Amino acid sequence: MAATLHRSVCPYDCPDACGLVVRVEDDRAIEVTGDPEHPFTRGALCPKMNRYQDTVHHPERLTTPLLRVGPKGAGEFRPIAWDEAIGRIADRWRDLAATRGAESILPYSYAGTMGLIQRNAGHAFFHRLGASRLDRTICSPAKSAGWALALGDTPAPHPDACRQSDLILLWGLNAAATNVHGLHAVREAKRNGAQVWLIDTYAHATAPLCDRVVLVKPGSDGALALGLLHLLDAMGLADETFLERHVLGHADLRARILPDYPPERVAALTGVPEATLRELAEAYGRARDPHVRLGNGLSRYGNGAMTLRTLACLPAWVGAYAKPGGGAFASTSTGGAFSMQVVTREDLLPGPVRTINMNRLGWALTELDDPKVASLYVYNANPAAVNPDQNAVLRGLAREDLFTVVHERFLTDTAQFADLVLPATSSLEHSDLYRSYGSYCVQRARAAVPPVGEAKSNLEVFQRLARAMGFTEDVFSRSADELIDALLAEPHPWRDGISTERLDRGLAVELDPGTGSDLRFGTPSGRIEILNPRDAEPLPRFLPTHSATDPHPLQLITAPAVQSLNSTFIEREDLRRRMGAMAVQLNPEEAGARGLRDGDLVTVFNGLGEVTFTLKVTDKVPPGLAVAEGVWWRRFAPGDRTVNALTSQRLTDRGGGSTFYDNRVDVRAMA
Ligand SMILES: Nc1nc2c(c(=O)[nH]1)N[C@H]1C(S)=C(S)[C@@H](COP(=O)(O)OP(=O)(O)OC[C@H]3O[C@@H](n4cnc5c(=O)[nH]c(N)nc54)[C@H](O)[C@@H]3O)O[C@H]1N2
Ligand SMILES: Nc1nc2c(c(=O)[nH]1)N[C@H]1C(S)=C(S)[C@@H](COP(=O)(O)OP(=O)(O)OC[C@H]3O[C@@H](n4cnc5c(=O)[nH]c(N)nc54)[C@H](O)[C@@H]3O)O[C@H]1N2
Ligand code: SF4
Ligand SMILES: [Mo]
Repeated sequence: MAATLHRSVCPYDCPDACGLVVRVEDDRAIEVTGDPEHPFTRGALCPKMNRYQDTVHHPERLTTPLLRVGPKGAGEFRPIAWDEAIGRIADRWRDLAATRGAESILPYSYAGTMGLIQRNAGHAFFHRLGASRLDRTICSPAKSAGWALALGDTPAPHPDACRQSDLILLWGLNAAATNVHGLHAVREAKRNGAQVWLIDTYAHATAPLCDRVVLVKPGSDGALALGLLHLLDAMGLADETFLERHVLGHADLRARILPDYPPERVAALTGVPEATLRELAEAYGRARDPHVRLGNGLSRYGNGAMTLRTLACLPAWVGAYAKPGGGAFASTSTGGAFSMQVVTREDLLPGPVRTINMNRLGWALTELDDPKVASLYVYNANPAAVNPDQNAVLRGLAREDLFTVVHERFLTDTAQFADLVLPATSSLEHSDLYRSYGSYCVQRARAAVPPVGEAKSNLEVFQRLARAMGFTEDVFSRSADELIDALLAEPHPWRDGISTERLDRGLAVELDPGTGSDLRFGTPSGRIEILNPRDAEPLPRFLPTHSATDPHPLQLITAPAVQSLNSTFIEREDLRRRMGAMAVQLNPEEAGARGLRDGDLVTVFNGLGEVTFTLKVTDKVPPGLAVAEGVWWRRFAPGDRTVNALTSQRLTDRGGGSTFYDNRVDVRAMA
């Protein structure tokens, strides 16, 4: 059969949301490349997605429903038919709803796919059922909450705006791993003479691209920002005209907060030498169009929201929000451009039901009562690997009395614990509508290949469950394409000019958030609210992290890896080989002090758990730090735990977010 070409979209939780061109032969994807016509992708993909066909047609794809036949967690299953699987789930849930209340059922999902339909396909069903609700807070709610305290809902600039900048600060962003295509514009600015500084905790894969690398103590960026504001004032580099016109509370910050952040103190708090603080303040204050690009990592601390709120003050101080290439880019809030109610149907809720913060799944499965969680339904997620406090999560999943269903593409660490496993389609096998959080692109995709084996999409499974439960609302019978049409039919000003014809042809279109020269900010006052009168803490100040008082000597940064995306792509042998062993990185000084050598098997430990890693000794990591990149599967780990056995369920100061980087540990030779 002749090959055909299909447009599609990368479904993963990545700000780039790349456009794909898929070559299909005999119902199989045989090549996946970047779409040269996609304005953000511009042709090339990242190393993870270059061979997406190897994920889609992987020999270990799940192809039939599976029923547990061995002890919990042993991974022993036998294939069963879909009708039997759906029947068993519906019977159990009807019984639980009648005897313990539907709140004893907990859905758990996150970002296996970012498509608006398949990602949200379970909401209407669980609302109608009256199950416990899940607060989806694992990624970056503290970043959004902190940012919004100062800037409200001001839209982000176009991601390419920084092309015109002469100074770009990549702040807590390993773009070479997590925002590969965001670097197009940064490289362009560099070619035009811009300086690029990295402000991070270690010199990762993006460091070689930067002119300067400033390493900060984890969780101290808020103090760094206040110290820079202090220095900008001392150097006479504040933009008083902009502050007077567009900012609320700069005088209060000056009078009440900034005197506490002289360079000597900030150097001690952040670990950044005074001379570097001055150089950075000078470079930032004198730049024509200074631009800050913010990652999410620095918000994953007990003080994360406050850190982001404090960082938002910097561009205000020098009037950068008014400069064409200046300002700051945190993320695009494109989700607001769609009336998701069409899909999620909150109106189907039977009344108030409890909400469980997903970061506290370990607690919810082991301690929460009244009612106890009796059934867990996991889709689009791998909590046994990605959730904090892995030991608590595994204890919960191991409960013999917990009825667990996992809808997955692979037999993940979570699926190993299921009573029933359901096979899921990959993005090439179903329709969806995608939006990006790193650009303003929107794109529609239709299935390019038939489902692998008996795999079904999230939407199809929830519709089958709805039928089995007797739910008859129309949302439970509309196809993905009908729901996409319904989403696009609801008007929104950002979509006014967009061409549905282009969307129908599978091409990316860009939303227009109306970020023009109008300097009205999306806050109640229309100004940047350095002083936010509605918050319990009206002014930014530096707050300590959760782990500040933990006596373990090393801060553990559980950073993203270049070759994987959370626990996705670990299925791929080629990528695992490129990643090498599951490693923890230490500075030579810290390794030497413990008598450890590169390549040793070591135990990293704290009050929550112990994890075996291969040691990598490198001066890219400063003393006082341990870095573990990537979220591995237990199957490929040297011990039986992975990195999240060392991270805690504590939440951020605002937004109920995860605190994946706010941990302290020590390292010893493996006994
Ligand atoms: N290759 C790859 N791509 C990914 C992912 C992945 O795992 N791998 N994950 C995807 C997901 S889910 C998301 S949310 C996005 C973004 O994923 P994020 O995990 O938010 O990654 P980054 O935004 O690059 O930010 C991580 C960086 O923050 C730094 N950092 C940590 N603490 C601090 C601090 O206190 N101060 C400073 N200055 N820096 C700090 C870390 O050292 C690291 O370099 O990327 C997505 N893309
Ligand atoms: N240590 C540490 N832990 C972290 C992070 C970190 O930086 N460090 N990052 C955190 C962040 S930012 C995030 S966002 C979370 C992400 O956590 P998750 O959203 O759980 O992400 P993944 O690990 O990618 O797991 C997604 C799963 O969904 C499955 N899947 C894909 N498509 C579909 C589909 O269409 N249907 C169904 N049913 N399943 C599908 C995939 O096979 C995969 O196993 O992890 C967090 N965990
Ligand atoms: S850069 Fe991100 S969106 Fe693009 S192909 Fe890679 S994972 Fe997908
Ligand atoms: Mo994330």
